[in-house]
Amino acid sequence: MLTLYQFEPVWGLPNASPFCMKLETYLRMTHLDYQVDTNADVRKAPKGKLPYIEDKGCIIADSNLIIEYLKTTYGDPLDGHLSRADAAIALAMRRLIEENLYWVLVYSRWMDEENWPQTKAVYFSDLPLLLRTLVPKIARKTVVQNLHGHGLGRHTESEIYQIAALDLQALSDFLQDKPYFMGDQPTTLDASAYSCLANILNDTLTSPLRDKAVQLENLAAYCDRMHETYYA
Ligand SMILES: N[C@@H](CCC(=O)N[C@@H](CS)C(=O)NCC(=O)O)C(=O)O
Repeated sequence: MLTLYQFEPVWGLPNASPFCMKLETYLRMTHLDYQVDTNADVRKAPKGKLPYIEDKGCIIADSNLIIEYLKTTYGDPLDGHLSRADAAIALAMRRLIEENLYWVLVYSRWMDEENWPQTKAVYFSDLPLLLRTLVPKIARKTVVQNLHGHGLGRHTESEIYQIAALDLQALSDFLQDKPYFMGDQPTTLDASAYSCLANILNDTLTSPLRDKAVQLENLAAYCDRMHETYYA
């Protein structure tokens, strides 16, 4: 059976990593059998990140490459019906979520001084007491470098949240009152959108990012529907 290596769930979310949650949601949406292993050491993951999977003796890392592998191996029940133009729009939306909006979520958890104490307490709770001061500092420094390398980290806090507000508004305007992002049927874009939005809307941490998402009522209603359908 396929094994999904991902983080232990926290904050009442299926996963605090939008990429792990996306992949698990995709597996549920496509009714593929899987088991979860939360004991993997992220430092030893094939690409130093989670999720990755093991299936039929193959190890594959990166949620998007895994989904491509699953489509090739088990078929494509979610996206096969999309026209090429719609598939292109769905891919562009996924990139907006995963390559831009996601990084604002990272910023809000790791850099926003209001939230860092909570993030630190939860993410590093398993560490022995001695390491619990040092490791979060080193990890935070890496995240700062990553955000700087991405480019987002070079902006001021208000600019960062302004950038995310435009992304969220675009998602809300695109979703409108449709059941799913691409219409009446769920697609891979929904696995991506739901996972990132549910993480943003989670009420453990507050930030202008979450405040904006809360204002866009169709996004919260959509997340409630996705939760009911795939995680009830
Ligand atoms: N492109 C990757 C991104 C995965 C990713 O960024 N995972 C984060 C958690 S959300 C991670 O494992 N970070 C650990 C680290 O960077 O050390 C995917 O789609 O799977």
